[in-house]
Amino acid sequence: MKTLNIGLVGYGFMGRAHSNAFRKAPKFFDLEYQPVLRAVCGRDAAKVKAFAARWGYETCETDWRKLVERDDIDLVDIACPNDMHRDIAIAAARAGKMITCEKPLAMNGPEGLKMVQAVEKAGVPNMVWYNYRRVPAVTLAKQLIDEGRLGKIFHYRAKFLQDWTISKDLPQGGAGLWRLDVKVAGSGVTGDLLAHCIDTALWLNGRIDRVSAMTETFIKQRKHNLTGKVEKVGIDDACAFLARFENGSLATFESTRYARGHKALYTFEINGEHASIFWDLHDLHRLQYFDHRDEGRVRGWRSIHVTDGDHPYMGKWWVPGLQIGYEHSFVHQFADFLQGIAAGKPASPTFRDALQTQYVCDAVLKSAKSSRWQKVAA
Ligand code: SOE
Repeated sequence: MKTLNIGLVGYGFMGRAHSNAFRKAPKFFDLEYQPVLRAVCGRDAAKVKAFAARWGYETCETDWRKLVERDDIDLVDIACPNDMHRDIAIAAARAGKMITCEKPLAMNGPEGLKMVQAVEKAGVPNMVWYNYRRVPAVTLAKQLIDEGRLGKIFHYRAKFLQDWTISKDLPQGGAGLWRLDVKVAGSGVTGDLLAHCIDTALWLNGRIDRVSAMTETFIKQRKHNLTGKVEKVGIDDACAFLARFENGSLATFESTRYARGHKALYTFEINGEHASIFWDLHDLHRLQYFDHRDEGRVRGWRSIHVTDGDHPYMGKWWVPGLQIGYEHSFVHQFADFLQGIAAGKPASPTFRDALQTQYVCDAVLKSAKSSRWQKVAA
């Protein structure tokens, strides 16, 4: 087995999700590469040391530049806030490292393009962690669509609803709350949550041609944790948009952090000429499927329990009927990445694939400002 030395930047929620994937992938998948947790990097020396001890990283850094320059690192994994993705990715590409980057790829399209150019110029394997593609039920949806079972697609409907920022007393900025600070996050629900919906949609249903959007910031000012001052809120708290896909289908997308009672309700429904599909993150191991070609007397929505050995990825886990969860989507994505580098084939979404999501986000935010339909850049 070849070793793959990993240098992780960031030790928050995603640092944990990725580290778990690095550890589990070789235990459950047959891989030519053995990931080695060589170094973790974070700004707070005590916290990074504690993270390294818990997850088994051999060494620590507090400056990502040092990590990127190290000869004993093959892969730089970016799991830190969005405003740092570009500089780390470009430096890592120049240093000839493979790169995996947490979503969204960048703060905006122009930044994302620079990152794409850097990895393509360096010729290094790269991937963005849009993990929901690798939930087995979502991968099954992709297979059914690609087999043509739905026929011509008419409608795509996606939502990502949360409720964790409703309190006006919640501050913005700093650890855990950087998603509320526009200078660090780039945008609010558009880049954080709708980006997931858009990535899945582009993968399942092809390119989005144009969008018409509205956004709202319900709480206009919040205390900033780093400055201690009350500052203007620059993120979108909620966003809804209409879209036209290149294949002629119509779409609605909605996301908010103000849907009381919903924690991470990501759902999508696709309606085709022959069949429809519905998926719900709160019930992630099920795929709802309706096929009009079934015999009329027994026709109805089927709730497919995606846990059988012939379902995507499931043959590698337990016995049929036993379900897996959120963290496994990261394990699958990393296993695919390692299989990709062994076979010389990129694992999706690459930086270039993820740039298209960034362009849709840019068009959405532009449309919300202009109150006009916007074409999505190609
Ligand atoms: C935000 O709460 C968040 O953690 C996103 O940043 C993730 O990408 C999403 O998968 C769950 O929600």
